[in-house]
Order: sequence, then structure tokens, then C-alpha cells
Amino acid sequence: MKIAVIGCSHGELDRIYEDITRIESEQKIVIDLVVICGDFQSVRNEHDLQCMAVPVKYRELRTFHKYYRRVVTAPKLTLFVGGNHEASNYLQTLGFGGWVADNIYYMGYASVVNFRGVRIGGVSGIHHRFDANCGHFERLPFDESSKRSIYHMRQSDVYKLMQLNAGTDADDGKQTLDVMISHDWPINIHSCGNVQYLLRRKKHFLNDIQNNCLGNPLLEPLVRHLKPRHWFSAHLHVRFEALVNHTEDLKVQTRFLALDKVLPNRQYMEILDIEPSLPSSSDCLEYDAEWLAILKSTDKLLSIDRKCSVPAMWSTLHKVTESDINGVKQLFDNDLEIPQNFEVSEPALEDSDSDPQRLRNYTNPRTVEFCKRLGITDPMAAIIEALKPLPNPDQISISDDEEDEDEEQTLYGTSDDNPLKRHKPEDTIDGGDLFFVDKGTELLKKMKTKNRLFMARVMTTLLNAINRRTL
Ligand SMILES: [Mn+2]
Repeated sequence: MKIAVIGCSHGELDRIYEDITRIESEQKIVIDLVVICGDFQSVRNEHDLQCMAVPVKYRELRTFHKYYRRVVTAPKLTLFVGGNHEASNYLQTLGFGGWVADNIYYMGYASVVNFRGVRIGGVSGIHHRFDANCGHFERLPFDESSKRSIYHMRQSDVYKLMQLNAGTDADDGKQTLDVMISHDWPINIHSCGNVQYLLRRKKHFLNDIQNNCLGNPLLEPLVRHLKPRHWFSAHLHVRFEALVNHTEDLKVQTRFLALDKVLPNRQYMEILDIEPSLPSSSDCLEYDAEWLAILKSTDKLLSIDRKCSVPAMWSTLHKVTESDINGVKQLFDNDLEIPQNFEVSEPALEDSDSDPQRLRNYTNPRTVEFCKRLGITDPMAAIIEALKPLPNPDQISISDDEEDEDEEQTLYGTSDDNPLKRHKPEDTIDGGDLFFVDKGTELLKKMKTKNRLFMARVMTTLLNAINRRTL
């Protein structure tokens, strides 16, 4: 299967597809799949531009909006992960992946899909140590901080990929994934390639290379655990190859390839021929059953708070069994084909700017449908639920018996099907030392409530005393 791998695309879809058509006719080949390694810029309108972290001089619509509005259609099936310049408000509605336009599939925060027997994993975003352990707390309207934190990779999403059963070391030669895609480079992967060449091209990497901090530390365990046959990245704007040996006999290797951004005379595209490792009769993009089962087993980890508990990277608490996988297949009636069901879910360009409602958070009907089928929580639905007005604090009962219950209702809601109820911190502290649990915020809230109740009691006593004297 011929895959065209692209570095940072920066909204230049027309140019990419033109180049692919030219290469196909020049080399008399057919390209089956296009993979874009982030900074995709699925910008539909002016409002999306406002939600994208990018210097003002680069704040342009580019070409994606034509694909979104169906003026043109992507001529090749295209897969992409998110980078650090994205219409994050749009991508946020497709956290588990989905079509952003006909034939263009976003892989979500993290996911695994199959195409013609080639198993492909992806993870979006770049690393930032302050945000790696956060939940997916960002919501509209973004400020300058959340506009950036939203594209920072979360350990909870990487952890899900760590639950994939790894291919055995060299005994049957089977590797977990054929292809892995990330925007960032895995940390220190340069040391498995020609470092001198890299330094000649990018002198300013010297400091990071000397300090062993070039790249993303969250991705290093994934390289070691998944041992994918190929790993594609972008972000650092240079073409670079590396070869990671997982075994001494060199039988299990990861070929790393990073590409440049889409600009004239840059090495931004490469065509690779990749043999499928699984039998497949389908010509469509397909869900991966093990991945769906992992999404189900990790559903309780979803957090829409800034602080959240994150399992240690190498813990295996959410591994899935053959019967979990069969259960998920049944939920999908044994048909894992990803339906080509793209729909325009928000008004495009022309009617975008005057409507204040456009600052609202909304769910994507496709994500709603997917989550319902799999029986998991849609993060955007949880956010919208959390934004509903709280009960009037003046109505909080001051009776001791009801105190704790009231607090719980305020923080987590009461209905059994309220997704937030399942995410109260107590539910996720079963991993003992495996979990980092920060309860600071909850304690603070508890203290504030207690202070308020104490003050209410003092005031009532005083008023009663005054009333008695006046009478
Ligand atoms: Mn980038």
C-alpha cells in the first residue's frame, strides 16, 4: 500500500493534492492514503481563526474551508493528527476522532484505525509539562492560555495507547502497529539517527540535544512498548530519519521519519510502500476493535477538570481481554467500517461572525452517536453539563445531615446518568501508588462550603438574639 506522508500541512491542502496527482502521473503509481502529521489547520471560518494559536501574520483561512463546505472533495483518503496550530474548537468536538470533511479523518486525542490491513495509531498535540497531567478542561470562549493548553498532549491519552497489547519480541515478528503518527518527535529519537546532520541543518537544537530534552517524553514509552514498524512526525521542520532497534538481533525495528512543512523546496512529502500486516477485505477506513475496547475500559478516567488523577504510564490496569474485544464487536454488529458520515455541523464562512452563539460549546452529532454506541462519555457533553447553572447557593441547607450530600450535588450533579457523577475523585483512587491524586481543589471547595455554613449559623444566632431583644 502506498502512503504519502506529509509534515506540517498548515492548511495547504490544494498544493498537497496537486503534488500527489503530479507524482502519480510522473511515476505511474497510485497513492492509497495520505497521512498528515499535524498543524493541519482545519479552519472553517473567521471564528476558527480566533481559536487557533498562531502569530497574526499567519492568521489566514488557507484552503480547508473549501473542503468543509464541499466546494471541493479530497481526492485521497487523508488521515491527520493535531499539532500546535489547529482550529482547536472544531477538533475538540471530535475527541475520539471523526471526519472533518468528506474523506479527511482526524484521529482525535489518540486512536488506532485500520486501512486495508495496515494498523495505524495516532496521538495529537505537543508536550508541555504543566498540562500533561490535566484533564480536557478547555471550553469556549478560549483565553490566551486555554487556546494553547488545549493542544498540549495529555498523559491520560498516551496511557490509553499504552494499554494496547504489544507485539511479541521477535518470536513471531509481529509488531503492534504498522504506523504511528505524532506531531512531536519522541524524546531523544535523534540519537538513533545522524545527529551531526541534524545539527548542521538546525544549529539551535544543540542545547536541547546536549540536555537530552529534544522531543516529547510522553512518546518515548510508546516507542518502547508499541514498537511500531514506522513512526512519522513533523513539528521541527526538518526531514530526519532514525532507526530504533528493539532487539539485539535487529529483527524488531522502528523506522522513524520526520518531515518538513509544506513550502516550496522543502522536504515535506515522502511516498512509502507499506505491506499490510493483517488480512483485510475492506476498502474502507475501519475502527480497531482492541482500541474501542480500551476506550470503553478507560471511560472512567475521563476528566474535564484541570486537576485529575492519571495512572502511571506503565501500569496495566486497563488492559482488555479477548472477551472485552468481542463485546465491543457485538456493539458494532461486527461491522467496524467507519461510516463516511461527515456533515456540516456548524455554519461556515459567510454567516459566522455576527452570531454571539458561536462562542457556545457544542457537541458533534457524530461523536454523540459514537459514544452512545460504545457506551462512553462524550467530553463535550460533560463540559456542557458542567456549565449548566448551579443551584442557588442561598438555598443550601444548613442541617448537618445534608451537608455532604449537598456538596456532592453541587460538584457532581445528582442524576445517575449524569456523566460527571462517575468522575468524582473518590472513584478513581483505587490504584494506590499508581495514581497521582491532587485533592487540593476539592479540599479548598469543602473548606469554603464549611466556612459559609459556619457564618450562616453565626448570623442566624445573632439575628435571633437581636430579634428577642427588640421584642
Ligand atoms: Mn508544530
